[in-house]
Amino acid sequence: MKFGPIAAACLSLALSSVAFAQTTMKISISTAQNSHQGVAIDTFAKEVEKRTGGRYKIQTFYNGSLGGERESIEAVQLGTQELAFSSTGPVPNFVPETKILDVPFLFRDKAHARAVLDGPIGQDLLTKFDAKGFKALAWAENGFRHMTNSKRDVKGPEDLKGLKMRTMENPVHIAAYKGFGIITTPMAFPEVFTALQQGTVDGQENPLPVIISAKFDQVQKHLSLTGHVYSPCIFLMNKASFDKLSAADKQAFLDAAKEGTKANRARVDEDDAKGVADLRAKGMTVIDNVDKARFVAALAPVNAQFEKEFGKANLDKIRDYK
Ligand code: EAX
Repeated sequence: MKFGPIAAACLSLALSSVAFAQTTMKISISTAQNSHQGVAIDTFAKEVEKRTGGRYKIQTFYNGSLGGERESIEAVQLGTQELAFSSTGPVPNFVPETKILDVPFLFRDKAHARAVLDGPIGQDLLTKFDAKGFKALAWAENGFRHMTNSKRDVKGPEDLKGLKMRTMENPVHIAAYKGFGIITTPMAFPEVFTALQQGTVDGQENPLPVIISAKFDQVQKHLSLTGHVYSPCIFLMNKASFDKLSAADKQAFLDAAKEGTKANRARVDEDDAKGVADLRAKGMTVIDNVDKARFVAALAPVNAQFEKEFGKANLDKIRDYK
């Protein structure tokens, strides 16, 4: 039997739509598209599509439009959202083992943090998500966190006493900042700009890429480069959605996340390199020579508490990682 041209065209259309059956998944961040996190998920989306021949399409959502980080992680755990990219802020509420990463002054610099996350310690932590309904695809980066506020220049830890600051919903952060004498107000990120603008809180702390992309310079006068906490990010996927993928597609998602991390870290480096000049030009006063040793010393009692909670040997394993 011979097909006429129209029937043949219909048949090939039907075949091609089978061949290109497309599954759409969602991924979200709480920061803007033009940010280190936006670069992470945009790269991930592009790489997944490329590596699966377009069979998987990743829809990207920015600015907490699907909810804050805790809500998006909950959605991934429930499976109402397949993917999320988040800082580790709310993550310990789901996987307590990750709490150790947010201990203040744990990492010397970004190279140290990246080596730990990409090495056996970080890779072992990724496996802890499996039992909680997640597949953790890769670590990425938010950056070293710095303090901003609307009241005064913070040069030493004594200047933090009595400042009302928004913190992440993270028990390690809250304990540490209380140790500085800060009045802590845990709050989801999408609410922070308005809280700063209305004076509900005096300040907040975040890496330069977040301060810049969230335009906190519009509502904060003083920035101190305290670098008190290294803040990782993570690519999370619903475990059942990941398990449904073929072996080759699983690898494609893992590799896409790695590419996302590469682009994300490069953007953090770029923002860190030009961020201070940029924020000064926008009117912020930047204290770039804080006496770190005094900030570390002020946290001695809290650190003793952390050593008890996490084990000094575990903390040293991270501190001494080469
Ligand atoms: O992930 O909540 C926070 O301060 C985070 O650092 C921010 O949402 C970027």
